[in-house]
Amino acid sequence: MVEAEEVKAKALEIGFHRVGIAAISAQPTGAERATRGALQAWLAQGFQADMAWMDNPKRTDVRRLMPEARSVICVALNYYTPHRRPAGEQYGKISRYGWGRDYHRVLQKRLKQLALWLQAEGQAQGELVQTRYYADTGPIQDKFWAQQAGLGWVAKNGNVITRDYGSWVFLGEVLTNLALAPDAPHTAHCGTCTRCLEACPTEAIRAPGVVDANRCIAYHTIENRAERLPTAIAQNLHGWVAGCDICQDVCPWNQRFAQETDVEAFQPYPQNVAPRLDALATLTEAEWNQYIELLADIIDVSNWKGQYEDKIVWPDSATEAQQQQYLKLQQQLEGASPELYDRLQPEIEQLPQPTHFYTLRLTKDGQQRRIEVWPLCYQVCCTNYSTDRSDRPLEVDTSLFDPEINDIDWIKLDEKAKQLVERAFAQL
Ligand code: B12
Ligand code: SF4
Ligand code: SF4
Repeated sequence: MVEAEEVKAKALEIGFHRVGIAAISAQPTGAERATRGALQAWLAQGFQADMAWMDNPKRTDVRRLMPEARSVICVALNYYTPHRRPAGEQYGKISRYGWGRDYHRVLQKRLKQLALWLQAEGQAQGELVQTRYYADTGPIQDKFWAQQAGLGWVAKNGNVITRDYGSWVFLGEVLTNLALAPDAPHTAHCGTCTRCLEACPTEAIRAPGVVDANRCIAYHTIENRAERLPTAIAQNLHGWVAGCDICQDVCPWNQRFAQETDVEAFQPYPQNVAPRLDALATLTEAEWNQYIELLADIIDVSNWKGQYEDKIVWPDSATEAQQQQYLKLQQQLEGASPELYDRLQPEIEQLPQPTHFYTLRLTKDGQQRRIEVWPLCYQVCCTNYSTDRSDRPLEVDTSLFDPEINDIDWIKLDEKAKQLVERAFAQL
């Protein structure tokens, strides 16, 4: 019989920084019922914003995900590096979790390794071991199970804090039919501290541990696909362009216990720590052409249907009137004569300039792929996700990726990307 200690030793050998086990009893425990109630109350208040996929019955009962499951093996992967964001308005802020390689991939690869090892180990011992693994890729409450498995506690800032690494950890889990010896749930250690609640610029932490996505900068810069941000958010972005780390940066646990990660893939791409607007101009035509070639390789252009979206984010200083004026002038520019263009362009340049986030949604045979173009960090992130995100773990369809290209999942690009990408898709 595969023992809990062997599983934990293997998880650490694979490179996870923390591992713990929670038991799945025949009926939901009191803790599960309480967390289900908390999730339902969160949904009832509309705190999920546009993330309709959060309202999935499977999320409240792990038994619906895998009826045979008897244990949840929870893991944490430390992603902290000691880099500092430079001060200055010329830099956009990207949260730490997005500095290095896409964490879903890094986590998923290791979880798969653990799951395959479990199956092989079971086979060697004459046991049929079933597994399902998740790296923020399915309807399972990562934080709740991490606390049950003793990795850390769900803290007032809405993240799980570990004693050894603070909250700079990604969470993942392997469900298995093995009944492994469970760990004790972690106790909470926020005490009387309320720093994160006070530091949040948009008052998104409505009560300890309860984050309203409608007010959260992280939601608006990662998930929200609406054309315009609510004014209350746009005026309080504080330079964040992808995620937000304020409520983690102020946490004393993070300030005292963060440790540099040994995961090479999480070392930041330099332009992610300090993305500069003016660097856009320094990339060469050849680099763009190379980008487009890569894009064409990644996507089977002949079969995918593309839909292009553009989200505008205004700087804090832009008044409503200036925003309206900018949009009006931009509209007049379309199809303008050279004379009119020369007249309007300087006027536009005097106004506060917004940032554009471009998203391409691609569909083929019910599959979807989203390509995000972040002009501020001049990168493209290709995300492959199943149409029914809630139903099964995210599968990266490797048949669509050349193994070498798969390795370059972040690709430099410049302002011309918009036109180049549009041109590529016009050929669809
Ligand atoms: C939806 C989601 C979001 C939403 C909502 C955030 C939230 N806190 O729920 C948005 C888009 C805003 C978001 C942002 C971020 N996210 Co997110 N997100 C998720 C996701 C997919 C689901 C979380 C969820 O179920 N929320 C719904 C609410 C109801 O659940 P809950 O917060 O667990 O609710 C608990 C508390 O209310 C608690 N509770 C009840 N009563 C009380 C009382 C007290 C005193 C306390 C303290 C708690 C408490 O019990 C509830 C049930 O467990 C998870 C992945 C997953 N599958 O779990 C990642 C996840 C939580 N996100 C993650 C990350 C990294 C982030 C960001 C840090 C990214 C960034 N830098 O910008 C921010 C942090 C924002 C924040 N302050 O929470 C990581 C967190 C890792 C960690 N160490 O905990 C996760 C676990 C992904 C992963 N697998 O690594 N995220
Ligand atoms: S991530 Fe930022 S906006 Fe969201 S709760 Fe934390 S501090 Fe507030
Ligand atoms: S800042 Fe204080 S209250 Fe907030 S998560 Fe950290 S310890 Fe808990």
